[in-house]
Amino acid sequence: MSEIQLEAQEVDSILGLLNHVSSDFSSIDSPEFLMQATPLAQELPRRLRAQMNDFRLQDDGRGAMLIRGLPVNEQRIGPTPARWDERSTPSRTFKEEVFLALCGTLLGDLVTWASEQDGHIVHNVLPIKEHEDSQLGWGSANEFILHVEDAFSPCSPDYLGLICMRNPEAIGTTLSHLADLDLAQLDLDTLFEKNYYVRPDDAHLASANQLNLYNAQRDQALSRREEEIKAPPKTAIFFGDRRAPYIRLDPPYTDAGGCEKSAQAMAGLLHMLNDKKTRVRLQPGDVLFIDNCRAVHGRDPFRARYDGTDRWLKRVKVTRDLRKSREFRSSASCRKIL
Ligand SMILES: O=C(O)CCC(=O)C(=O)O
Ligand SMILES: [Fe+2]
Repeated sequence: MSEIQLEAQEVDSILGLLNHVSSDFSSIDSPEFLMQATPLAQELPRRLRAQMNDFRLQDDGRGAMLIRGLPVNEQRIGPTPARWDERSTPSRTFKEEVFLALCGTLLGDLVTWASEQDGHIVHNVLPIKEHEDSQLGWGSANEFILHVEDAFSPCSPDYLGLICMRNPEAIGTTLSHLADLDLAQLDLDTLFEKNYYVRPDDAHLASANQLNLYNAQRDQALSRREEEIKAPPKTAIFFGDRRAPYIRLDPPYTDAGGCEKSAQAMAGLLHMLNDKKTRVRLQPGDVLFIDNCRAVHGRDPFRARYDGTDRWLKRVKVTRDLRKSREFRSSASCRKIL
């Protein structure tokens, strides 16, 4: 993993930028902000931009990038919400959201799904009682199994970005990087073939969405996910270069369609990924970008209290190529994938 510790004068300059952006814009979802994000990101300190650029272009040997040193004002951000859709307007965490969004924009363009968290660009990752046992960002009681984000789709993001609001028990985000695997021990031929069904995960189901507000795009996207669950296309788990493969895998939602050989190849890979698992314990203000093609991620289990003091992260998804999803977005500038 790459890491950068921001220096005092870099923090000052970032806080100046965040102040100015938060007086000019009121939401990351606003088309005006999304249009300006690229030039604004160029106002981040050069050392940070250079390191993010290295992370983007040298996609081997890193897997994740940690940015440390942004201060978070505990009073200002307020308690951890009880639900993902509990949002203050203007957002109390807007400055942190802007920092996450601008850093993400150094890697590509922000993108989101109409079928997840009501199509917002910045998601809440926090424990929710009714999802306590789930394999969702809102679970807590069980280990969140190592996975690729949105593995079901060719439009899956290239990067996942997290910023920590609070994490009092230093619960680990888990990571496993493909550069750490002994590829010679894997059945590469089978993993590179279209032998697998990867279905949309539960975050894209109606049960994870807030259905009391009318949202035509969300409802259309949820129907598409239902179709994809019923009839998923066959895909390969590995693609790209055999010596440094890219990965598409979300174990609870992936099956080998009854083929024993394919199931065994996947089991061998899962075993190795778990064997090489590392963890990063995010502190308030830490930003973590995960390479969603070269690494898998998850989370250690923890006991949630649901009293406003629980672990709380914000999340964005980044694509290197918006055109890849153009046919599923309503306009060239819209970031919501149906
Ligand atoms: O909670 C974490 O550290 C990671 C959660 C996760 O996998 C996600 O938000 O996609
Ligand atoms: Fe995830």
